[in-house]
Amino acid sequence: MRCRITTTTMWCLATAWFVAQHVLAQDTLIAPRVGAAPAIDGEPDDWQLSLFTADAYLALDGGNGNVNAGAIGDRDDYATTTYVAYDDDMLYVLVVATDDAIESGFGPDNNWENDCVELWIDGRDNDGVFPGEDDNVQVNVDVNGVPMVYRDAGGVKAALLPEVLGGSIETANGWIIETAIPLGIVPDTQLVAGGQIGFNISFVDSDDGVWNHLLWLGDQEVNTAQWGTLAFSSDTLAVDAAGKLATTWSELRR
Ligand SMILES: [Ca+2]
Ligand SMILES: [Ca+2]
Ligand SMILES: [Ca+2]
Ligand SMILES: [Ca+2]
Repeated sequence: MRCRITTTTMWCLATAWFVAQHVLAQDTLIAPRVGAAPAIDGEPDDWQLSLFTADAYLALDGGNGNVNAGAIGDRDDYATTTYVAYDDDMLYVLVVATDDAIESGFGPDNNWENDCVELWIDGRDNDGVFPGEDDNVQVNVDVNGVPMVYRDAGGVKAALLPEVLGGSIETANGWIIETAIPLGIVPDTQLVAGGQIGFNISFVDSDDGVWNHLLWLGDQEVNTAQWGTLAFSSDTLAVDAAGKLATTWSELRR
């Protein structure tokens, strides 16, 4: 009996550890509206991050994300926290990452070979094929702050690039990428409170010549059916004239 209890206890502990290591990420991310646009410079201090609650940011690492190329080790190797916000024109994304080896040597045409974030936008939220359907758009922004936009089959929509902004900094243990995407480049997409788009996020951790790929949802980044949802909240993050928080996020959500 003693042995059985011990075995059961061990099994429970092992199960609890496994669950803790494999807590699935949510499949919907909430984007609050911002009263003032952040500067796209990689500096996060204009984001009021303390106002984002658990459903309004995504913390992803090798434990709760999906790895479909290479491997993701511990949180020192790679871990990301992503925040998304919007205003009348722009989708804003901030990624704060720990990364033990930064790859930034590839040029714009190959920025997916650098450490980068890949954003997958389904403007009509109707799935459809990628590439091919005109509202299905991929935006890559690498650790150099360089954005690239992909939509048509095999094609880079260079004409769209000047409208997508990117910025980045290196930190003591990784990097930060910030981007602003005018959703006017995506047909039939409206940035309105209560609206939503199909959305997924994947990340490249390029380490010393090895390309590792971490997905928020699914195991095929181009499969729109595996993407989740980005929902636009009516709540606005705001600061008063003195630069102090005018209200708290929990108050905003009541
Ligand atoms: Ca900034
Ligand atoms: Ca790494
Ligand atoms: Ca679509
Ligand atoms: Ca890396």
